[in-house]
Amino acid sequence: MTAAFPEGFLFGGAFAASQAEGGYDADGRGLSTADVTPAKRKMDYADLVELMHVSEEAIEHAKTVQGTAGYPKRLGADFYHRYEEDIALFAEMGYRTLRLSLAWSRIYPTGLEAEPNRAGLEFYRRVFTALRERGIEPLVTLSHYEMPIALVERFDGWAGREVIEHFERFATTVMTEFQDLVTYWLTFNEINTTVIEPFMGAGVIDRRDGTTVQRSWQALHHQYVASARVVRAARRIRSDFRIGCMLARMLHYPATSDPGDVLLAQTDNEFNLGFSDVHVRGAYNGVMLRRQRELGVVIEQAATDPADLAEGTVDFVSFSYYMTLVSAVDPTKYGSTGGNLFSTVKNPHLDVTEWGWQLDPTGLRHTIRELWSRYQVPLFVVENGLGATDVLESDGTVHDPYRIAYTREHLLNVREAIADGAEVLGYTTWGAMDIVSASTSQMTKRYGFVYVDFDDDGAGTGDRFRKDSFHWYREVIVSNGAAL
Ligand code: BGP
Repeated sequence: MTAAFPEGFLFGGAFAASQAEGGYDADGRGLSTADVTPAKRKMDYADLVELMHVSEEAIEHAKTVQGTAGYPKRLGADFYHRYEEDIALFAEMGYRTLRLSLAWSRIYPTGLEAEPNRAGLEFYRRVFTALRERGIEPLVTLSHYEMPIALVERFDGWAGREVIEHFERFATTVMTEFQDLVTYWLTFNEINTTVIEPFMGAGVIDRRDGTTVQRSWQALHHQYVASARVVRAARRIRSDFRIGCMLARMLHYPATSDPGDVLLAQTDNEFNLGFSDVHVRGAYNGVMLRRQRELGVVIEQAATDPADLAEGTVDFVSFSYYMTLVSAVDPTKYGSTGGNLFSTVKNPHLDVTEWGWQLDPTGLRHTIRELWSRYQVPLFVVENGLGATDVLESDGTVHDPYRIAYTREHLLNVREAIADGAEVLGYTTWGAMDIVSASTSQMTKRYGFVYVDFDDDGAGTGDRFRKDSFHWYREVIVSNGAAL
């Protein structure tokens, strides 16, 4: 019998408010970390750390700039003004779920207010209602690469323990407000990004003064405590809420069968899985604690933190999967290539995207089986997609056979992993439509099944166009995966 997706499998798409919404100053929204992130351009990933760096001076300058020019995430794909059209397109594809995030500063402009911004709440109520009316299940990420800039300036971002209570107030407000419309919640997007790109992940500015590693790991700990407390708050609001964590899974292969390479790959995998361990098992694993010691990191904890972490574990594990990496004791023996927020040793068996990301659909089956074996809780693939420079033809079509091939190969591996026994709740492609890239702030690094007519400078009509992948994905969903 051929493998099949379970009935009701949650096929859909995903995006982040910080990359899609725009409306950065509409209806009382406050300035966020995404709004002060300047435009970058496609680059060799060796430059990435430098090009993603947001200095205090850059933030001060950004605060003086009105409008979106130079700050692509202030415009995004203008979902804020076009959400009805977009949701109609998602419904036309047959989406069963849409993963989206909330802009914290749209609800609490500085993060400090005692009362929420009603206009912000009303916007999301309109969005969730429009989704529900079309039978689309919202999957809502509470924190996806943004936070009010005021909390960065006041508390050093998540490095300040005070942010925990402000985040709890935000999360409790929205989970209470939307308990009639939203069942599925995620706490922090790709929680491991906080120690890779601390400003994007946690509002921790790299001051280039030797303190960033300590501050980013402390920020991560505060996010874990906040996540655990929010999970428990969620259960008090609605006992049937389903709340998950979200990991950027980075599957590492050994460069050779040399035991040193194999051990290093195991260490790299244990370290990466350590970030979801805290959410699922309620404690840091030994490899992560050892890495903290090696980095000279000393986490300041409250006496209640270990119990908070142990009691605030999640119902399901969601993750992003784009590529795989290679672990080599001596990386100089091999070439390197780009990856999501870093570069890695080149795998000679894998092709790469235009941005150097190694293409590995088989690794997704491996990842799902491994996560299922480790945690035995339901899984959700909430990001998987191909960034490419798509071309809008004069007749309004976009031919993206490469995206169809990418998505098909990865979905076939999800289906096989399910046949291997894993429970997978759904699959949301990154992105539902073209949006601004998180790392490079490019619109022209296109992921969507819907083309959005903006360029890297925000010029264009913003009109939407159905790509070939739009029509293909619709057939996949309508057939519950049989049409793959
Ligand atoms: C993940 C993020 C997403 C998205 C994706 C693609 O790390 O969770 O927000 O951005 O990567 O990466 P990029 O947008 O940098 O091409």
